[in-house]
Amino acid sequence: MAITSNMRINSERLWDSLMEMAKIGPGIAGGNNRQTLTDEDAEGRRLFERWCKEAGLSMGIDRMGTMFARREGSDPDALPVYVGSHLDTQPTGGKYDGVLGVLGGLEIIRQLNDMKVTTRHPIVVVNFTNEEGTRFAPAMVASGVFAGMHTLEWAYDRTDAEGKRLGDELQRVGYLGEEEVGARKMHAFFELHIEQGPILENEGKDIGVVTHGQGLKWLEVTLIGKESHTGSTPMPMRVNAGLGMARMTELVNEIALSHAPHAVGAIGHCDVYPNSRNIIPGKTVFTVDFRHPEKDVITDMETRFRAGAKEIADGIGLQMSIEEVGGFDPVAFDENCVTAVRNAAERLGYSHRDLVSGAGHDACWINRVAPTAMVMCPCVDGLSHNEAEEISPEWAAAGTNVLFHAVVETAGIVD
Ligand code: HGY
Ligand code: MN
Ligand code: MN
Repeated sequence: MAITSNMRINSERLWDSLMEMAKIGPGIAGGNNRQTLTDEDAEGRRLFERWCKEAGLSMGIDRMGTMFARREGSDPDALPVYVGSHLDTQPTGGKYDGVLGVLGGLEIIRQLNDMKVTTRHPIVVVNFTNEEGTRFAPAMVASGVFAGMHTLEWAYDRTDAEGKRLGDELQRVGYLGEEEVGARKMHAFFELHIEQGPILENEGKDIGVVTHGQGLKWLEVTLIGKESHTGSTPMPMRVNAGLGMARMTELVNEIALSHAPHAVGAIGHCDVYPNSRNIIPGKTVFTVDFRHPEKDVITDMETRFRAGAKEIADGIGLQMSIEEVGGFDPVAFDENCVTAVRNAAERLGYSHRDLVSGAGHDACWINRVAPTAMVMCPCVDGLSHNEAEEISPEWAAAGTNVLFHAVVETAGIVD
């Protein structure tokens, strides 16, 4: 039996599930704050687990807490087709970043159950732990361990702003599974995600066929100056770590603009110590985020930043240390999987265009160990990592229908 263009998911059921999940870990402005391994994340995981059980799936959890919900195929020895993303959010996150990919995967299962269709390969829906990297740096840490990029012990030792360890928090919320991380072998992996940028909406396209993902580099900078009174310390005597951070913020911006139009750079995280109105900052800690589709450009941006930052620090008399706290090379997704996505969009009659992902995703790491591709749908004003993140039910349905066709075509329909 071949998949036909009238095979579609149940878009109302998908939207209801998205809205139900959005009630867990509500933000303060309509979005979500369901940071990884918090009680809110655990509550969202339990809801996902309950839905998977209702859909007849068997749940496996690995030692990084990643959740794998399996629907059997006709050939138990065939490697499964995996589909999923992440349920954790930014502190001021939206309702769809990551969540659409996990619940879109679950909707595929629900629709196959309704149609009483059996696939040859099993299908597994995945929720990766800590994709966002905001509570525990770096981003995509569980998929990174799965792909062999980090050791389990290194990941367990990541600490949050309160000094809590990732490994201890996994234990505390009850999601320290027993499966060896990365032991599962995949026939293919597909991830549906909102674009988190303006291209698809501006061009009136329903679907992004993601051919590549841009690379990323996170540098954590620590500047040590001298705390002193903001009123009585003469300007020439100051060693202001806050001034150093401000000048380096400008440097990051200049370097990124020098590689226009594709390079991006910003400082999104910064801590100022002691953070008192009338004390000159004696210490600042902040993270530089550089990204570009070409590895050489990322290397150039990092090199120029390190040189320029040293000049700034020396000029003010600051001690400086720089630690790489995250990064991955630009990614070219698997051509066969990308073709399955493009064919699905065409079969379903959706407008589409090839796209390079601006954001990082679990798929970027999984692509190193299995044939992988991504499907993207537009988001309003290209806005994400903001509680006002919004998509339309039609966009959610279009992305999930394309995911449905790509996954089922790859898994093969038996009857
Ligand atoms: O940082 C990223 O690109 C992703 O949202 N974690
Ligand atoms: Mn995401
Ligand atoms: Mn995100």
